[in-house]
Amino acid sequence: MPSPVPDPTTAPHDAAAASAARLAELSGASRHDVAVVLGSGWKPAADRMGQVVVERPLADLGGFPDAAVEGHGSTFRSIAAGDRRLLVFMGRVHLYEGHHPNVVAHAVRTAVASGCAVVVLTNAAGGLRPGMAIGQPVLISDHVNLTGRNPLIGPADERLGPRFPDMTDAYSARLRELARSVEPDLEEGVYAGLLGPTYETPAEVRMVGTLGAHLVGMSTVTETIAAVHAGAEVLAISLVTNLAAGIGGEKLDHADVLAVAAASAERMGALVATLVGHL
Ligand code: 8IG
Repeated sequence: MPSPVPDPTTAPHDAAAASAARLAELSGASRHDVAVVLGSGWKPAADRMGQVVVERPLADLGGFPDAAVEGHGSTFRSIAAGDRRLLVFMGRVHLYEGHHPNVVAHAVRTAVASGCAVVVLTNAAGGLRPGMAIGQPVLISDHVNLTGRNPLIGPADERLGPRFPDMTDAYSARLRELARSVEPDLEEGVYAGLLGPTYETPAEVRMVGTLGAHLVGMSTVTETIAAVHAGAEVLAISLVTNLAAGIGGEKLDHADVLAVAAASAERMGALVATLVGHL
């Protein structure tokens, strides 16, 4: 048995280092170069990125919530793409499941501890800018963290990153430019990250619109903060699976959201696989 992984809640740096060591052992790769987190509707991307060297339960890396408790076990893949190794998370941990932000951030911290300098985050989101269409991918240009949580709370640990990190270019302008050089029609927008798991009321959607957001969701901001803090560049893309409450006039139903995500999956898979090939 491998040595136990410390609890990311209280020892986030040591937990990420220990999970990175397990990854190296399980994958046979001393380092990984690019990390990808696949949200709802994005999973087919993983089949197009290269040769899958290993796929294992996320739990094998340690520090992640117990799959038996979660009811669904996510996996990670180590993928060989040319001369690069990709670390692909086939799912993510959410704050609304009740986890500490350090647990939500554990995947990207493990990725950075493994050598990843670029973190690609994908999600499904509600769109609220007029003209946004269901099924449209949108590059995230910035965020408003309305979760009320932050993965940097707790004692300062310079091994993880600075106490007060700059977030001016959190969603790398360089990587957004690169994405548009591959896919010129990609729009970009500001993502408001909320705790969930309720969708917003129409009044809350008006609020986040007033605050400058174009997309709403329940993920990504925690991971972006942790990745930027750790020194990685972030590229993030939302798939608009619904118009935010009060925008489209329809009630929000998770089954509809999943159906849109499934219908767009092949296209999003091709998009993110192509983008990763150019990073
Ligand atoms: I998919 O409309 C998806 N996730 N908060 N609001 C929030 N999260 C979402 C939404 C939405 N759609």
